[in-house]
Amino acid sequence: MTIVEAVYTASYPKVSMCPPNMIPEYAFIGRSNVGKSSLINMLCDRKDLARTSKKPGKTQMLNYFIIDKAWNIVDLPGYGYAKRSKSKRDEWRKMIEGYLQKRQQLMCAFILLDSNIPPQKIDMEFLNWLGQARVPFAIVYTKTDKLSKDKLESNLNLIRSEILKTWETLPQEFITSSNKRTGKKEILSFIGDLNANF
Ligand SMILES: Nc1nc2c(ncn2[C@@H]2O[C@H](COP(=O)(O)OP(=O)(O)O)[C@@H](O)[C@H]2O)c(=O)[nH]1
Ligand SMILES: [Mg+2]
Repeated sequence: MTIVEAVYTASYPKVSMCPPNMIPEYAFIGRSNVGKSSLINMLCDRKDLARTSKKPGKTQMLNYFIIDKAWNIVDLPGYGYAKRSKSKRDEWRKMIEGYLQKRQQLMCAFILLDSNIPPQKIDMEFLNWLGQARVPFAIVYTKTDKLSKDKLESNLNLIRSEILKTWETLPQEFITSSNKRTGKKEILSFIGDLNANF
């Protein structure tokens, strides 16, 4: 599958306000600065569809992009943003958990993990919450161009073994680099298959 047209629709503060049309939807989420905007831009072949923000975590909205008039990408606000106040974090949690639990059209939530850093507690907790809530998800390892092949593989194995402490099997994973434009074909073909089964 390729994307021809990607258009920003609007941003919504809560799931009850999101577009009611029943078309397949894919959410992208991760810690701030993980490379989410860059990944969405790569998938859509656009330079600044999802603004690669210099101020991570600034926006707390569910950001919708309609793809080829047929399916939605939702750019979710990142977590782990240190400067966020407790009340902002609670608001974030309510919005994100509400969205992930209630959105029927959600086919898969792509969880972005930085391939360069050791497993992070906040990511593992989020994966465990997704499991409990039975949200379908896949992992996207980002920025894989920054490490040598060996270093990359050993770090991915560290993360995988951390995941396997609570999961019986590893989730679907994608190895990506927005700089080198790798992983695009795999993610789009995965989405294409799910769209066909919607
Ligand atoms: N080397 C490398 N850097 C990346 C990649 N993707 C994003 N970055 C950099 O990581 C930083 C955060 O990226 P951004 O897409 O804005 O992350 P977001 O906060 O998750 O939306 C920026 O400086 C990007 O240039 C990648 O694939 N490789
Ligand atoms: Mg961003």
